[in-house]
Amino acid sequence: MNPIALVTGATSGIGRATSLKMAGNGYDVIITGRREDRLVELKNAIQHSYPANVHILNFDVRDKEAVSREIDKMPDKWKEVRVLVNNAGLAVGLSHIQDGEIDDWERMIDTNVKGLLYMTRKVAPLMVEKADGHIINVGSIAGREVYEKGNVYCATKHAVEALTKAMRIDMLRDNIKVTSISPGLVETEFSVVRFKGDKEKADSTYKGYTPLTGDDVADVIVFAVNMPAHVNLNNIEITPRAQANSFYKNINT
Ligand code: NDP
Ligand code: 8X3
Repeated sequence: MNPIALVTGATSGIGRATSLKMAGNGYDVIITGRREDRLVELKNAIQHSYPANVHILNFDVRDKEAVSREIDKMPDKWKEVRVLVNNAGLAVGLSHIQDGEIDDWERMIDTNVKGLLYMTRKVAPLMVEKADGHIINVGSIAGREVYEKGNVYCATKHAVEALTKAMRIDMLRDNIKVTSISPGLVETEFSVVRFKGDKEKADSTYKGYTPLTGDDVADVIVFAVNMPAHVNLNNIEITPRAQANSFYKNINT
């Protein structure tokens, strides 16, 4: 067995790219998500390109019993997780707070905050036991600034930033590294989900400039993981060249 990385939200975008790149960097990977057909396809794609072992876990990160059960029932050799990438997440809806859909708010809070906590609560003890491990939380520039209509999504990503700092403090004595990666605009399925399947609206998010790709963010995750043992990258913010922050974009349309 190689060292093991567990990536949540591996069926698409940043998580899929990270799973492939971690396998290319000598890791065996545990890939997770709700869409099982995509996990099977990804497992085949990884094993077609790299000599990596791949273990599939098919569950919803909002379901704490499922998270607990699926981690518990992994064969012991897969429990030696060295890297956890808490990536599964989403934005749903974009509206002023007074018009927001409460169901959308709950989906975001349950996935981005509670799901990340459920995963961490199950996997961090496996790392602490070995006094070695690295947790990468995928935050966002939405976790650093709040923009109009972003309210609850921004709040969940601010929570991810706070939890990243808290985890680093709490597991300092256990030798666990904790990093947050805060991307700006990345072209994935993110906007299709945010706009509830409205492909035209989603596509228009990425018009007039070159957005980041899942591969760009995955490269940064792999970079953070590959730092020497004594180095921890606390936070990495990454945007497209055409984006200064949540408010300033250089769009040629
Ligand atoms: P995608 O929509 O392409 O991928 C999201 C992934 O999260 C999918 O694999 C999806 O898997 C998984 N996921 C969502 N909900 C759940 C759930 N309840 N249980 C398990 N898995 C779930 O988006 P991105 O790759 O862009 O998003 C990845 C992360 O990056 C998110 O945390 C997002 O907030 C963050 N981010 C994205 C940015 C962007 O502009 N795209 C910018 C900054 C941060 P499945 O549906 O199969 O369960
Ligand atoms: C995703 C980036 O700017 O849509 O986290 O919030 S943004």
